[in-house]
Parts: sequence; structure tokens; C-alpha cells
Amino acid sequence: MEGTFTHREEDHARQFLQWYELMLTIRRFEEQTIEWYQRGLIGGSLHPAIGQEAIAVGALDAVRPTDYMTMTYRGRGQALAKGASLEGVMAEVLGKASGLCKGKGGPMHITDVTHGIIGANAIVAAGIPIAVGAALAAHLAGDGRIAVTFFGDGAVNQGVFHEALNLAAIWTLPIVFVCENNLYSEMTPIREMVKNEAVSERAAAYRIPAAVVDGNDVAAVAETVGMAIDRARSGGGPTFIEALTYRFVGHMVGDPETYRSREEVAQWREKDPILQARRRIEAEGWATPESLTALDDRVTARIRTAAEQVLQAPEPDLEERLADVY
Ligand SMILES: Cc1ncc(C[n+]2csc(CCOP(=O)(O)OP(=O)(O)O)c2C)c(N)n1
Ligand SMILES: [Mg+2]
Repeated sequence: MEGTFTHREEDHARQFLQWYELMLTIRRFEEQTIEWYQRGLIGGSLHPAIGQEAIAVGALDAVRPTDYMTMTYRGRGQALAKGASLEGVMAEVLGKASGLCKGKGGPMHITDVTHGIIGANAIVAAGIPIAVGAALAAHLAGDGRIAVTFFGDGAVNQGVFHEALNLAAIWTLPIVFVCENNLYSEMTPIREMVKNEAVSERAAAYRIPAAVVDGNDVAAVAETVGMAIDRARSGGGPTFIEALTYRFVGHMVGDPETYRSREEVAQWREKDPILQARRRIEAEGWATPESLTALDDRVTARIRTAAEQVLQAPEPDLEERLADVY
């Protein structure tokens, strides 16, 4: 960092570099899980969030460890950004005894109540009312907590989405709805699902303020969601954020991706949130290309070391298989 920067600029640079490192950590984490899945080490399906890292990192910037969060089967990055242990999430993905859910959740159901992560959900839209319930609890307790819920564009056609928004609005609950609009619901493009593709406009029906943000711009996401979090925490009620983004890999590992063109994917890859952040850092002079490469190496090494350790971790005991099952 240049010596001529003011303190404020230095703070901003430091914060941006932290965001960059976290996005990179999530990217490398997801790449590692894909490799494991292809080697047959992960049960069920795996839905990577590669391309959507800026939403997890930006949106959770102003969130406190005690705040509540729900997300989807694609939410491992959000768990990491909320403060869950890297090894704990990794172990859960592999179904190990040391996983955050003792290996019973797998890659789709990361939960860690000690960090306010009250559940990733494989049922589309199911996390939304759960977060509204948590926001209601916080509101009744007056404990200053807020809730953030992440969901996809496919969730907005579920009845429960509308019920949840209505309750949050009428009770002025401290919640931020973050729709990760990646333009597809499984293999169906949004234009074939809804007449009005402007998902955020739905919030107006419930008198919930809404904003659309470039979901690949980490600073823009942090600023927009940060304002929504402030509103929620100060008693202003819910906000709806539509973060426009794209997933660079298939809906799940093994998806043949016949429903979209290579050109479309390539165009979006140009808007890669990590690439954009790197360009910004270099343009502002916040770090040299060499130090960014060193940072990348550190992140890669951290993931590799954790992965080697977690791979050796014990499987759950057979006697434990019905424990915590209701
Ligand atoms: C209630 C319900 N219906 C259908 C499915 C099957 N399904 C799994 S993922 C998915 C697509 C959801 O798309 P979106 O909400 O846009 O999230 P994305 O996968 O794009 O992150 C569907 C339909 C499901 N899991 N739950
Ligand atoms: Mg989607």
C-alpha cells in the first residue's frame, strides 16, 4: 500500500482486500468440493456457488455473529462468510463426524446455530419463512438481532415466499430478503417462468422497499445490503434486495448445461466478481499484482491443508445414526 493514502483510504483498501480474500476462499472451497464430488466422496447432489461469491461476502459484511441467517443448498459460501469454521463446513460436506451437523446434513444442509446459521434448506423457498420466524423472535425479544435470508429467483413463485413477505411487512420485522437472481431455476431460464422478470417489483405489493444491485460487485452489494441491515436494526422493517448474478457452472455437478450457450457463460465470466475485484484493487493501487498472487497462493494452501486434514477425519459411528433424528 502506498504511503500517500489517507487513513480512510487505507481502511477502505484493507476492507476491500478482506472481501477479495473471502471471495477467493469461497471459490477455492467450492472448487475443492467439486473435485471431491467427481471422485465420489460426497453423497447426494452438489450445487456450487461459483460466480455468486460477491453476494455472500458483500451482504454479510454488516451482519453480526448473533444475527440470524437462512440460505439454500448453494449456501456453503454464505456459511463461511457468516463465520462458520472452514474445517467444520468441509467435514460436513464429506459427511464426517466432525462436521457442523455431525455429518448428517451434507453439502446441502449446513447449519451452525452458534453463528446464527439456522439452516440451509434444499426445499426451494423454505428458508424464507424460517428467517421471518427468527426475525419475529428478535422483534419480540427486542434483542437487536436481525435476520437475513438468501434465496434464488426460482423461490419467488412459491406461495410461502408471499406469505413470508406479507408477515414481515405487516409486523415491521427486522429482516433483509436477498434474492440471488442468477437467471435460471435449475434448467429453466427466468423468461420462461415469469412474465415480469423484475423480481424486486414483487416487494412493492407488500409495501416493502426494494433495491436491485449488481450481485457481482462486492462493494455495491455491501453498501446496498448494509443500508437494509441498518434499516432493519433501527426498527424500519424489511427490505428486499435483488442481486443480479450468474452461476458459472451447472445447477449441480453433472448438469450437461444444454439449456444455455457457451457464449452466454463466457460473457458472464468476463463479469466474474473476483476478477472485477482484482482489477479494481490493481487500478486503485491497493495491492501489487505480485502480492495478490501471493494472497491467492495462501488461500489455495489454506484450503489444501484443511482438505487433507478433513479427509483423514473419522466417519460418524454407526450407533450415532439415529441420534438427533426426530
Ligand atoms: C419446493 C421445491 N420444488 C422443487 C425443487 C427442485 N429444485 C431444486 S433446486 C431448484 C431450482 C431453484 O432455483 P433458484 O431458486 O433460482 O435457485 P438457484 O438454484 O438458481 O440458486 C428446483 C426447482 C425443490 N428442491 N423444492
Ligand atoms: Mg436461480
